[in-house]
Amino acid sequence: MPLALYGHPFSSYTQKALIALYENGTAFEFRCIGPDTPEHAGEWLRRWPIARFPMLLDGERQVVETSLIIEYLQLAHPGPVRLLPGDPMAALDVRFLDRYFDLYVMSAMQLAVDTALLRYPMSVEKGRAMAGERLERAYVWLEGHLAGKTWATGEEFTLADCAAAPSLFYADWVHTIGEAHPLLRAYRSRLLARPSFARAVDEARPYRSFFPLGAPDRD
Ligand SMILES: N[C@@H](CCC(=O)N[C@@H](CS)C(=O)NCC(=O)O)C(=O)O
Repeated sequence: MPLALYGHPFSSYTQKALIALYENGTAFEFRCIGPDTPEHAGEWLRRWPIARFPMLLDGERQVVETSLIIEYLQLAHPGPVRLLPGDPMAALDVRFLDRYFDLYVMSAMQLAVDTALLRYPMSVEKGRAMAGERLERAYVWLEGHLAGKTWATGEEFTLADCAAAPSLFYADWVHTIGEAHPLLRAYRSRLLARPSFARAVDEARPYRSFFPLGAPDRD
């Protein structure tokens, strides 16, 4: 049975896993969680009642949490692009940046989105303002960190960049990466030009109306 990924093209975490699959040309079946395919949602919820996606299915083995999905792919289905370095100290740097993008960029961006979806007892404006403060703090650190680097941890594209691409993509829609952060803006552009992420962005294009704060007319 081929690998199967349950998720949605517009979902930032689904994109994080898709980037890893596309980087290595790994064969898999995409099982979209949406109204047209209720059987996919049913199978996903039966296996993972925590109700977060994506979920990778490899035969009977399921893997959740995108960072672990990407590590699993490297262990069980390695390809030409190594997304976790072999050197354990270098791998630690990559895992740190992966955590940084998930916890301080993706989660901050998500706060604004979830508030707009009325998931928190807070006004949309307040949620967006709080998200903006957190994102600005995250941008400042990244601007210093990225000096002299092509990718998140240096010259190799890694797990950290898989996390960075969708989180910075949507974060910029919530709180623009301003001109005070030229290195971060350039890094976001490099991510957008990377074929694996460009493909994920294109596949998500039909769903832009889903963005609850209103998608800007740009990538
Ligand atoms: N830490 C999880 C986060 C997954 C996650 O939050 N996924 C979002 C989609 S981008 C989700 O399932 N949202 C469902 C919901 O909020 O109800 C991971 O890395 O996989």
